[in-house]
Amino acid sequence: MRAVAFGTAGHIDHGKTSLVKALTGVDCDRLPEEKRRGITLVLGFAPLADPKGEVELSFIDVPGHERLVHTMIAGAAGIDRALLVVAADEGVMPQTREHLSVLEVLGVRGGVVALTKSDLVEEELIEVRRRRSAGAPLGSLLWTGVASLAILAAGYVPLAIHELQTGFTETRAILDYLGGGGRSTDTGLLTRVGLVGWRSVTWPLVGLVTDRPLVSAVATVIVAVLGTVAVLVGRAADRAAVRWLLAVLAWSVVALAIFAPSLATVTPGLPNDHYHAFLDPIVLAVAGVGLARLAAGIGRMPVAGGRVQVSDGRLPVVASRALAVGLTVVLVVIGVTAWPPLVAADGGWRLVDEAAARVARAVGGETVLLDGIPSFKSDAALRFPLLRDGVRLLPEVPAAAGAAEPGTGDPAASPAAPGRAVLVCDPLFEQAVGAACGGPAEDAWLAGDATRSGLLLVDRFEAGPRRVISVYAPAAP
Ligand SMILES: Nc1nc2c(ncn2[C@@H]2O[C@H](COP(=O)(O)OP(=O)(O)OP(=O)(O)O)[C@@H](O)[C@H]2O)c(=O)[nH]1
Ligand SMILES: [Mg+2]
Repeated sequence: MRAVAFGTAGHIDHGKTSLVKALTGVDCDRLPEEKRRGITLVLGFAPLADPKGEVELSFIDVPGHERLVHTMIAGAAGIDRALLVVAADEGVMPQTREHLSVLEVLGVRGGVVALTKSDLVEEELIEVRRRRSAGAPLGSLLWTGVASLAILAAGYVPLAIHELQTGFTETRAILDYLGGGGRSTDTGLLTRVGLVGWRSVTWPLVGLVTDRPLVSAVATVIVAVLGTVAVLVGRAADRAAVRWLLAVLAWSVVALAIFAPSLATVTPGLPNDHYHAFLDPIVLAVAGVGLARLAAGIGRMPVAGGRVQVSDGRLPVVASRALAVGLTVVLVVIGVTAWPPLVAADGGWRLVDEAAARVARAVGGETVLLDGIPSFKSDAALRFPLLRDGVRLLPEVPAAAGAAEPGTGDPAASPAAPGRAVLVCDPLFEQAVGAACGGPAEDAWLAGDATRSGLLLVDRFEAGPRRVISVYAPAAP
């Protein structure tokens, strides 16, 4: 009877001992320490009886741990053939190569390569087969679609809470906008699709494209690369989900370009429409899947045409992981630098609230004329906190009547003469009267109307950058 000794070889945990056990029924990991750690530490021996009695097969099981290569060499010294074990989910790893070199040096010329753990990549294979068989793809695609929609729906929870709490303000604004036919634009549909698409992709990462066009372009390229990786590489279920998401994104961009033409126009310095903001979770989800695929190492992705392929080098894995980390860092830096400041540049609510409290103290319980560039920005910003503090204000002068000229809140024309007057002076006001805030502009305002001649300054302070508030009271009779 011929005797043939097979020696296992292969990277740690690739399933050498499990395979020998499956073939012979013998568990070569006998030591308690081997059981506890789940790895082979010493050589194992397992005979396999040939039913025909022609060949006497035996297996020598070796450890795969890199520090135990000397044990592997000792085991391989007496073998006739190699049983090279490669796990399908990991592919060729350092000890796979090392053990092969040892076998070569020892002159072992023949053997068997066993691909183990194929069940771990079966999901992809099943998916590929499903796609090839008629009928089945619909069900799998539907499930993927339902799962994708559920994930997306989670992204809209904050918006839903906002809408429920505010009586659906955003929804109503959109309906009003659509009801009014949208604001027309001269830009052609194709250009609009491009611009709306660009705005939609970069908005969650960079903010408004016109604020930082170059950074927006970088972010767009990164998202495009990640989207491509997400569509082309990786698990079939992921790829189906990403295609769904991209279809929703593309359809929404076209719909927005048609029904919300104003999105193609950005007016710097003025508030802009962001009807595309509901697409943010989709953009982030697609980029996230792309990053995940890169981080998993596209170099060892096993699926190609339904056959398992094993990458033979570590470099692609390392390189794609490095790329994933690099792109994540760039996106995080772009995103973080695009965050708006916690407090607006003009001091925000906190400052205007403090100013209102100070004005309220200065005017006492008197009725107040609040003036500035009428119905525009600065005085409007102070109007709300003053009303909130219980200060009685004379009615606002309609914008159309007073837009051309400052100081049109004429006390004489008002239903009741003001006990006090408050003037908000800002750059726009300076421009209108042609004098500087903090004295000259306010004096011009006083001199501009005879009814103000009796007013005396009782308080003046700076309420934020380039905003001076003056409080006047009538001179004592
Ligand atoms: N899912 C799956 N797990 C497997 C397969 N083969 C082995 N395993 C598991 O992989 C782990 C490692 O298996 P081992 O047989 O101990 O691997 P080894 O190559 O002998 O490991 P070392 O001797 O330490 O180098 C165990 O938890 C096994 O249950 C397989 O085909 N599929
Ligand atoms: Mg083992």
